[in-house]
Amino acid sequence: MAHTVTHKTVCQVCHNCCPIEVDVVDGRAVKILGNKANRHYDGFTCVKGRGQLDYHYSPDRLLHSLKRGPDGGYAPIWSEQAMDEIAVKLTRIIERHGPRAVSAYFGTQAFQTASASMPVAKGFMAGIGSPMVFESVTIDQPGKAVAPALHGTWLGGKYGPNEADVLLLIGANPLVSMLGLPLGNHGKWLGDKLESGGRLIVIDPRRTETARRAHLFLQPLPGHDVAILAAMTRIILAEDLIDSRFVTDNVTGIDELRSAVAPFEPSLVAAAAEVDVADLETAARMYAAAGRGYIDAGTGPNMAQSGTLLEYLILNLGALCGDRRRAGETVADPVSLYPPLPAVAQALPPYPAGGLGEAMRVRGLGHCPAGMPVSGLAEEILTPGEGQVRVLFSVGGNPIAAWPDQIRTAEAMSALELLVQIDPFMSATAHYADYVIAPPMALETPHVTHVLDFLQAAGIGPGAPYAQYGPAVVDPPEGSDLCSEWQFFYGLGQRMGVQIAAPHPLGLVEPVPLDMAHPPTEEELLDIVCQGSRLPLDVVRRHPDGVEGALAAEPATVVLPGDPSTPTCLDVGNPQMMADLAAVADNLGAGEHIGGTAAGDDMLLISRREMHATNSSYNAMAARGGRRHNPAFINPVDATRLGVGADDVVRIASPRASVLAVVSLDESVRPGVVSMSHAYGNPSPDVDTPLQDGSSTARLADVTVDFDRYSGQPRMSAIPVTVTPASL
Ligand SMILES: Nc1nc2c(c(=O)[nH]1)N[C@H]1C(S)=C(S)[C@@H](COP(=O)(O)OP(=O)(O)OC[C@H]3O[C@@H](n4cnc5c(=O)[nH]c(N)nc54)[C@H](O)[C@@H]3O)O[C@H]1N2
Ligand SMILES: Nc1nc2c(c(=O)[nH]1)N[C@H]1C(S)=C(S)[C@@H](COP(=O)(O)OP(=O)(O)OC[C@H]3O[C@@H](n4cnc5c(=O)[nH]c(N)nc54)[C@H](O)[C@@H]3O)O[C@H]1N2
Ligand code: SF4
Ligand SMILES: [Mo]
Repeated sequence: MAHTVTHKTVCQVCHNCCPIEVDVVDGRAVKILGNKANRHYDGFTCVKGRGQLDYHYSPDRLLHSLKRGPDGGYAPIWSEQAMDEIAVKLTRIIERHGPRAVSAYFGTQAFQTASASMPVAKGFMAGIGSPMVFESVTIDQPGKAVAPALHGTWLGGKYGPNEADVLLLIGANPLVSMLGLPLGNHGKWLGDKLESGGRLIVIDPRRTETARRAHLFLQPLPGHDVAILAAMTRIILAEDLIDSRFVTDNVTGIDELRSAVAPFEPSLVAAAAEVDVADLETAARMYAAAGRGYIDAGTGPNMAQSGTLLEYLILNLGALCGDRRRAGETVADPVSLYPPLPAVAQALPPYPAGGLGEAMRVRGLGHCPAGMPVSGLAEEILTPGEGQVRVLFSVGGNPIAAWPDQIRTAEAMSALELLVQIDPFMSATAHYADYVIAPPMALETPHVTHVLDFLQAAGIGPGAPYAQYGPAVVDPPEGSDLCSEWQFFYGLGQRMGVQIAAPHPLGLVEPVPLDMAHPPTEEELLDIVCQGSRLPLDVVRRHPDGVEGALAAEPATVVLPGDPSTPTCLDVGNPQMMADLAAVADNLGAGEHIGGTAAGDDMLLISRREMHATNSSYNAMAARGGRRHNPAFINPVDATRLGVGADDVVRIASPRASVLAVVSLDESVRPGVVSMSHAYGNPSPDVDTPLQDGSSTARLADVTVDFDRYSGQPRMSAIPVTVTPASL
């Protein structure tokens, strides 16, 4: 009789890294539940994690790699054969055009299942000499990496949510996205926090799941967050609510900031953003009055305006209120699987925010602190001349579905001489690929939770010391020929005589040269990722329920005193940021705001996430025969005005393009706003199948409009659109 074996491992479907228990019968995984022995998560899982078996065993899953034939159709190819052919093509292209012609893009799932593969893939790119390495970070919240360059970094760290008395969430919805509050069991954490006196302020055009728990909720028109933050800064300065001691010792540029926020008169900002001025003032006072504050802005506001300016103002507010750790305090959120980051109660002064490496040939963009600007890559591919990009390796990402400006992306994918998509499914981008490489999936791959550390280093991780190792729990399907991401790049390296040195994910340790004659094991790759880690990986491997609490806390990091002989300051008055702020003030004064009830039929399209899918993958609702599409959520007031009802089809047109979408009525969405999740739609920008595949919001964005000067990120939320009734 078949018997069930229960394996403990880590869910790799999203960055939340929930500990799970997988029941396996005769080598087949049959059920997934949360691991209750882990106190940090307390048994939490979500519908995607529990439902991933539908994907793992999907009849659509690729069990062999595919090659596109001359007729455009795809036929299976052995992965060894695919690597042979690709190595030959690549060598020829590099000989003719140089290594810059070869690019790689790492998307969301590259940070998940393929996280141990990234060092090999990046080592390969470095080995061939190409700087054209891109990550989804620059179409996410790149301002989080760029703003510290302009403001400086407090080396003692910011107070995290566990240490804070007041939490200010701007366009982040952690109860659904699992980002913005300590990664783990968000609902339970927030309940405990509020019960113990914590205060929550939420600013979002949608009354989100998180907003419903807030003490103070502001529901502005989208795209006004910079003005709102500037007004809050003005109030805090005018009412002298700052931490004068901290500011005097550690902050410069305050006079410049004071002048720059002067035009952001609260009543003017409140009128433009359509919020109550009293609420705006209360938000500023509530934040400043608390002992310790924590601010996080999510994807919405980061995509609606310059994410750099937004995040810069957030850093400024935190510094003005002294929300920075002092000497002698313990770092509550140390990294665990990376080497310990030193903590000193001192400012690291500003450093260059641009010109850091390779320059792009488009729009003056180049390597920024968040990496190479993804939103310029399609233009790089389409722009003739020396250095033109002709090859793309797309790993764990889905450019056609997710990159802003779908029409341009589709042109670029079609123009490539060689597109290799590593993907377990025939994703939208796979339809453009010359080769689709079929990799193993999450449950077949061992994993460590270092993505938590990656986020922890940015101040948005688990908020506490934590690590888990998760073994593979099933073998690849019988008869399959899978090639993991690292095997693919290692295999190319072998064939092309390229020596690969695997870099550390944060660059904290020297790259490790791989033995190019004997492939590493997956466990050895995990050891490379975790080399020198604060918690040794071997210790973590011995704790199948995860390492947490007191066990994870040692060795603790205590903030050391700064060096008084070399005083350094955080800069709250960076000239470029002040100039950018002045431009926002000019528009505010001119009353030039788009969208909303005031401007007739114009509406603003904003982004959102839904619990049952991760971007374009793991859609648990679709897998169970439910809704496959991403509705256009609008307020019933707008529906009436537009003369449409639930499930009606509408055309949503931006200045760039239009899409067909299916209406869903939603009281939680502010009137004047269309709220839709991204990364849906069929592979073609010319044909819409809104019910079967959903609608591409990426098509409505234009990479050349309102793009951030450092990261290149264009306006991807708060996009002006008109909505009109349509039919299929
Ligand atoms: N279930 C699920 N979880 C996910 C994902 C997923 O697809 N599904 N994706 C993952 C990824 S890749 C990421 S980066 C994170 C993102 O995590 P979050 O940033 O928390 O993502 P969202 O849930 O989309 O929250 C963004 C919020 O911004 C609001 N918003 C939009 N425009 C504006 C604006 O102009 N101003 C303000 N103030 N608010 C605005 C939206 O209404 C929305 O509530 O989530 C991750 N987690
Ligand atoms: N309009 C708009 N656009 C957005 C956003 C928005 O909010 N609004 N959000 C942006 C953000 S925050 C992000 S992060 C990007 C996301 O952009 P991407 O990361 O490029 O997009 P995903 O849809 O997450 O792509 C994941 C791909 O990985 C594949 N996959 C699944 N499992 C595995 C695996 O085990 N191995 C491998 N190799 N592949 C796997 C999936 O089939 C899918 O093709 O989109 C951005 N685009
Ligand atoms: S997909 Fe769900 S279960 Fe898996 S890590 Fe994310 S939140 Fe946890
Ligand atoms: Mo993201």
